[in-house]
Amino acid sequence: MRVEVLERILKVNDALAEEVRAALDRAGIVAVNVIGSPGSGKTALLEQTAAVLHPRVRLGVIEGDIATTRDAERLVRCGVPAVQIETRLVGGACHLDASLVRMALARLRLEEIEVLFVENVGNLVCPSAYGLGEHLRVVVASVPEGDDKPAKYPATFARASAVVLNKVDLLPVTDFSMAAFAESLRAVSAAPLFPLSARTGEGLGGWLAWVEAQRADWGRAP
Ligand SMILES: Nc1nc2c(ncn2[C@@H]2O[C@H](COP(=O)(O)OP(=O)(O)OP(=O)(O)O)[C@@H](O)[C@H]2O)c(=O)[nH]1
Ligand SMILES: [Mg+2]
Repeated sequence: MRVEVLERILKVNDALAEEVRAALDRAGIVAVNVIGSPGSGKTALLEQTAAVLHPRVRLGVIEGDIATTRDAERLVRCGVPAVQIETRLVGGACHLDASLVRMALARLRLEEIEVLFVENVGNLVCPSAYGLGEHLRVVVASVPEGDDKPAKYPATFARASAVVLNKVDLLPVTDFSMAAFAESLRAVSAAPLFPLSARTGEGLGGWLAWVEAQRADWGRAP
C-alpha cells in the first residue's frame, strides 16, 4: 500500500516535472539540479560560479531549504536573481519537488536567465527520486564527508551529469583518498569529476568551463 502511494506521488511529480521542463525549454534555459549533503558547499560553489560567470552567462538560482532564506540572500548579494523555497511552509519536505519549482519559477523573470541552478535541500538521498524538470544534475560532495560516498549512496551519484568534489583545501588534514573516491564513483557513474575548493578557488576552471559548455549545448548559444 505504501509503495503504491509513493509510486502515485512520483508519477504526479514526473508529470509536473515535464511541464516545468517544457516551460524552461520555451525560455531557452538550461536548468541544473544541485544535490548534496548539508554543508557540502553547494551555495559556496554557486557564489564562486556567479562571481566569475555572471552576468556574462546570465544565471538564476532557486534555493531549497527546510528553513531560512539565507542561501537566496547569499546569491542576491552576488547580483544573481534568486528566490528561496522554504519547505517548512509546505510540510517540511527533505527535498524539492516539481510543484515547488513551478511556483518558484513564477517569481523569476525567465527571459533574463540562461542557466538556472536549483539548489536542493541538503540531503544525499531523498532529492534523487524527485525530478524537478531539470536538464542536468550535479552532485556536490566534499572531502570531510569521506571518500566512500559514491559507494554508499550509489543511486544519487549514478544519476549525476557531473560530480563536484568540494573542499580539496582540506585534503592535507583528512585521510580522504582521491583515488578511492574516483574508483567508487567510476563503479556507478561515468560523469565528469571536478575536484575543487570553493574557498580558495583551486580547481574551479574545469567546473566553470563545464557550465559554459552546457549553456551552449542546451540553452541559448553564447
Ligand atoms: N574549507 C572549506 N570550507 C568550505 C568550502 N566550501 C564551503 N565551505 C564551508 O562549508 C560550510 C557550508 O557551506 P555552504 O555553501 O553553506 O554549504 P551548503 O551545501 O550550501 O549547505 P546547506 O545549504 O545547508 O545544505 C560553510 O562554513 C562554508 O564556508 C571549501 O571549499 N573549503
Ligand atoms: Mg546551501
